[in-house]
Amino acid sequence: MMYPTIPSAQTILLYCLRFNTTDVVISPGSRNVPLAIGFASNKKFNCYSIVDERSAGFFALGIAQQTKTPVILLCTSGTALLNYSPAIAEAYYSNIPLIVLSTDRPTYKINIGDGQTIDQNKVFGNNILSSNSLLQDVTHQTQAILKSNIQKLIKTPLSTASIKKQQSKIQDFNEELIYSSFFNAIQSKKPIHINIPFEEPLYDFISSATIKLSKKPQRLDVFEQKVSLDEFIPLFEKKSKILMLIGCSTPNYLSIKTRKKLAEKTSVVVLTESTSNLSHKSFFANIDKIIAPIENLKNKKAVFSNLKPQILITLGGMIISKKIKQFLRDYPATHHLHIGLNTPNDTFYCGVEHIKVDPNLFFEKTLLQTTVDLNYQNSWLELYNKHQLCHKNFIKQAPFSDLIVFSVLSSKIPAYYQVHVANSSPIRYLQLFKMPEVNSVYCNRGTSGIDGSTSTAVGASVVNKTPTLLVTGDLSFFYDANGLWNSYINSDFRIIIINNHGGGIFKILPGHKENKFFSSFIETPHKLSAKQLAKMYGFKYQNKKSKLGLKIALNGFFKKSSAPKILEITTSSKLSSDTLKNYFQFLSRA
Ligand SMILES: Cc1ncc(C[n+]2csc(CCOP(=O)(O)OP(=O)(O)O)c2C)c(N)n1
Repeated sequence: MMYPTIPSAQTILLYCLRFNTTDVVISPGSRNVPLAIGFASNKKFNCYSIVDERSAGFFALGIAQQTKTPVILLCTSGTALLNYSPAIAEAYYSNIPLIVLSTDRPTYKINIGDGQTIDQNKVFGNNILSSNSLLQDVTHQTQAILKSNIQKLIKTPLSTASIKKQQSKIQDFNEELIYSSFFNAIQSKKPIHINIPFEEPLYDFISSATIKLSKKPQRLDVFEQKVSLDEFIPLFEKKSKILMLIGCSTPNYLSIKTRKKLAEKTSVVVLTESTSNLSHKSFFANIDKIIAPIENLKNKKAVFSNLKPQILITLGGMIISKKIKQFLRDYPATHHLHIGLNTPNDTFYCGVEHIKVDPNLFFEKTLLQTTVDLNYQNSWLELYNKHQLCHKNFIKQAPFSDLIVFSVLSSKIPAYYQVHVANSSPIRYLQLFKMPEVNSVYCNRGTSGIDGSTSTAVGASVVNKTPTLLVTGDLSFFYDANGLWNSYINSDFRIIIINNHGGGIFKILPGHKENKFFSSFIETPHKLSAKQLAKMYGFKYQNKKSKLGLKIALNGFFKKSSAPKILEITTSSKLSSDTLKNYFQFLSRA
């Protein structure tokens, strides 16, 4: 292993090893050489090289989403760092730990006309857990510091002993900062940033570490809050309509035993989304299919009032369905409890109480102890069954459109694939179909951006044993085309692009109205195809334009191959939006 001679660089490397933070995504530069070579020369680190920092950020996010441990992002000085912003914001709102290490020029070289410098402090604003700079080592290149020393990095009187003393204080400060930042990232599952100033030369290394770290990681107890759970029993005993809504989660967040017991309680209705990754045959998986048709009914008030919960329990991260948000804002529960570590959101404006305990423990000690069991499930089940029949009838006769693409896809994705879905209409269409239980589904819903879906999926694929499929719209795909500029893509990686030649989502969002500006500035139609990109990046490529063509293509699409594959499906944006509107009208006639 090569250890940089610069003390702060060496200290960072040693803490990464101490915290077992070993996945490192490095973008090229010069200022980051001490760390880049330090990481790359040690076999304990898994280093990935990605040129585009925006893509690197999402790639790291994809890895951390799967491993649930922080991934290091390392870049040079200047605008390189700013390109991490979208991924950092996504990680912050999705509870994914990332550790950004930006390297920088010394403070006396900033804003004096030196190249590739910006103010790197706090560049992510409030979209990050913490952002701090290490102090510059004064024992490294002391003479270079003294040439400027406007900021008094070195204090007088000058003597070897005094510089050593100053360096010792700097080392203590830096260790404290590194330690607490890493600790917080791991515990809070959020991104953090450490900016590190280095003076040149940057290429000096030694073969063994000279620094002895002062701090040892403590055991991390993720569920810190000690709550008395007994007090919730009387609440659940009194209220008979309990609605549970599960946002983005990882598989097994709720154990099979807890799911089974919750499903048996008829006073509890569990609504899941594609990204909940927690299923049970008695949970309701397609929220919009139940809610949307009611919106068109004359007696919608009566129907919604009957479905209104008394207690709302949320778990996991963001909720995708706009329709359930609207329903729960219009018909709010008296109590909203959010269970688990994810940030609690007052999405339904009725106040939210955060209970920071393991949800399995919470249910076992509270709700599952109660005896009240009135049949709230039935009201939902009746509606679900009615709409399900209509759904099947509509799909049978609907024209080839985005809806039909998802109906075919949902039944053809092999069970052994993990599925990444891009924003925005792909994830919304998928919500209307039941996926096989075994497929885990991910989508960047922290900030719902279209800027990193491909890179995230590629990142997740490199650490996940199961093969990965990305389902994306055309704008999302072309936006993150650099996601394919990546030498870690496995041959079993698959991409399905639904190319409706623009932002089809805007035609199906509530309130949409056509006018002369809509097309050019909102839908942004184009004539691009992925064919040339596929060729450039070594993907096999097919294009399909019909239901039959799609079905035939899917029969061979997931089979083993020597190269990854892209399947581009061309649909009509107008026909797709009309079909979806007709679909919801049709369901409401049930
Ligand atoms: C970085 C970013 N810019 C803009 C948006 C707003 N936006 C949301 S969906 C969307 C269009 C997505 O189009 P496409 O990927 O083709 O999927 P479609 O909805 O057409 O199926 C845009 C521009 C966003 N979410 N993120």
